[in-house]
Amino acid sequence: MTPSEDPGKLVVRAYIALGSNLDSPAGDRQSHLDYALEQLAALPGTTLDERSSVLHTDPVGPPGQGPYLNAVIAVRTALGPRELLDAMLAIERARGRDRTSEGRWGPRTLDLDLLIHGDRIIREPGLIVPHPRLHERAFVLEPLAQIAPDLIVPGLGVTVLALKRRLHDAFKDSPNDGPNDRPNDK
Ligand code: A4P
Ligand code: MG
Repeated sequence: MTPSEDPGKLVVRAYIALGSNLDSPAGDRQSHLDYALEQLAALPGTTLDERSSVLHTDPVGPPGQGPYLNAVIAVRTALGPRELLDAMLAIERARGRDRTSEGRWGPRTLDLDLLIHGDRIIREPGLIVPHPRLHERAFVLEPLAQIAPDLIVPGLGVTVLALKRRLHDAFKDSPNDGPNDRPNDK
């Protein structure tokens, strides 16, 4: 029986961030995002609900890496958070992601972050939900606000739109110190 056929399984809305700033033999950045979207929508007990546009963003992290494509999707899923994360990590690996050769926030073919899973608040080894840096990343808040501006982030108690405005306000008076991950016009 698949999770979608199991009447005992709770179906929740989950939000997943997609990012890529590295081409690979498997394809270019856009093809990595397309692949992830297709694979996520095909997971058992899971359907794609909404997707943001794909944003071009400047990289946050060590210098010398290329710009990112970022997007956020909403799915309805009967998978639990750990099952969903494991599936996401497998999709990253299938696209050539190799954490053993990566520096922190270094370039990557495909990064999938579980932003929110229903109303769950989880702090376990290898799994933190909502994602711990969600509120400080314009490359996440911008696309998330496109599809869920009024969503109240579990544990934070404020809407996505409020978080986005807060982040913007925190930096608007100091443009030289601002986050360099603002969506650009490329
Ligand atoms: N892990 C724990 N909780 C989660 C979760 N909720 N979602 C664990 C996903 N993974 C989670 O992940 C390391 C481990 O975190 C995983 O093995 C998983 O078990 P990672 O993907 O190697 O870490 P990361 O992506 O380098 O860092 P993290 O913490 O996801 O931070 P960010 O903020 O996503 O940084 N610049 C632009 N413009 N766009 C980007 O998308 N992304 C990053 C990554 C840096 N700069 C960027 C972008
Ligand atoms: Mg990540």
